Amino acid sequence: MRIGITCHPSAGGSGILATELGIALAERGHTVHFVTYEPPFRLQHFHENIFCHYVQPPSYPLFRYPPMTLALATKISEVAEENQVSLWHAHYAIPHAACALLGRDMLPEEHRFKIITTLHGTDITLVGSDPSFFRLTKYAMEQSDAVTAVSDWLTQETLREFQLRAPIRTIHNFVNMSKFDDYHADRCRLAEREEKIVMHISNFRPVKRVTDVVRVFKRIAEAIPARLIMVGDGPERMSAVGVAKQLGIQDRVKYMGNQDNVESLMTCADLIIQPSEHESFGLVPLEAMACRVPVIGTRSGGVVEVVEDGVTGYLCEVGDIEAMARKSIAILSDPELAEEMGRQGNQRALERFGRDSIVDIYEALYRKLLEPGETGTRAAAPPTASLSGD
Ligand code: GMT
Repeated sequence: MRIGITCHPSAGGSGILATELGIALAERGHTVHFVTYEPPFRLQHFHENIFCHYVQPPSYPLFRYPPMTLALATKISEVAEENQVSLWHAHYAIPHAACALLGRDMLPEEHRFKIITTLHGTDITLVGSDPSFFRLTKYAMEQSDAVTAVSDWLTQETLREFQLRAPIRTIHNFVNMSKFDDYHADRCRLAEREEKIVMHISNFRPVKRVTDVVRVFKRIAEAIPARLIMVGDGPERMSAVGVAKQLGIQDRVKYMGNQDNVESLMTCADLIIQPSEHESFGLVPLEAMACRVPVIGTRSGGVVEVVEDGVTGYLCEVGDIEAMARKSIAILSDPELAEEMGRQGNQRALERFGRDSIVDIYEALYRKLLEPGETGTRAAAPPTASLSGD
């Protein structure tokens, strides 16, 4: 198949998933065209069958805001026609699904491709439900040939929020186990031998509640020798720095910024803490599980479909610092419990979220859409069909 993909190329779960999917499809012999404004951040090496096309919106004094999305739609149209792309996979509804629709409409009938839109979370919960984007997001979903969401929670939330008549299919995110399970960590560069490594990884947006991480860590550090490793960057980083200073633990915290090979850091961790306000899936908890690292998460959104409470880590209520600290200390002070949770997490990641089985599901959906006479699967399946075997 000849497949086009648009995604947010900067650090973030939707871009990571889109890139990993593109790589997996290319390895299966499909031709994949990425259209983005910069190289997707996990696409670091040359891959046979993957082509990248970059969009540069024109700057002109009249344009106060250079119209990136129009340039993106134009590029999608050009790339599709030139390379006979038959299917476009838009990751994150805004603006990518809307751009794919516009890109398709510009083409003559014989070059028009099918569109799959994958919802990742904040495109629905924050961006899409903002009044300024609501109607466009709904339209983009209704006009796509298939819409998928990365958790059952997000599927339900989208159907409820947008009152959609056509179905959405849950296809859970996946993890490339070979990348995360095989890595052997060199812990000594991050902490002293006797110190436990507590880690948080995110884009430091308000929804991630990074100051909760610092507050939880303060309580951990009072009980156990430990160091906090903060990976990623974003608007809330300075708040985390400020709270760590206020609490007098600034010398226990390291800020690593955005990192390319997150697996090499993650495998050093004894515990990952992700106290998000809401999270449609939780790719970081899944990658942590693949690395055999127990997870402290929140009972919010789709995380409950990823982390098994009491088995692969613990889930606490959003903002419950005391409970998160208590559970963290329980794991960090009991090596057998930590090891068993890591083992269970690894097994769950492999069995439920392994790359091959999830990519099979996407591939089957693509093939179905391309069957002659297929006008889109959205009228065919029940509204909440889960395709990931749950
Ligand atoms: O976490 C973010 O804010 C980034 C965002 C994205 O679109 O890049 O992540 C969302 O998509 C990920 C991949 O499907 C999910 O694992 C995250 O849970 C989801 N983030 C939120 O729902 C806040």
